[in-house]
Amino acid sequence: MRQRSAILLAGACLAAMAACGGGEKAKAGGPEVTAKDLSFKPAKISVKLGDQVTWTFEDKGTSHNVTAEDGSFRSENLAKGTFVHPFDKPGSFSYICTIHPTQMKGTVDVRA
Ligand SMILES: [Cu+2]
Repeated sequence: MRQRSAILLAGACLAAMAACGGGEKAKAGGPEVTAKDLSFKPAKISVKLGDQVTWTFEDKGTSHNVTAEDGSFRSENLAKGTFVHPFDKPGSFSYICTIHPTQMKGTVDVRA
């Protein structure tokens, strides 16, 4: 029964792309960073003031997080899914994954 429900749900998503995929599609075009293979890709991005950055977690079996070195933003530990943070102050914001602090570092440069 459980499997059948999942198939029905998948069917419903296909039938209503706007409902299931709309959120991600709406963010398309915004800056994106992928957490994968124990790294952030790209490790350094430049965005415009007011942009929302979307981090997508794609490391199978390994959770990561996004933690600003100045404490201004922090995600949960995530093995999949996304974390979105809007940048409304100009500057250079360094962040790490606190689970893998030596391998996983990134920077968001916010231009006014
Ligand atoms: Cu990590």
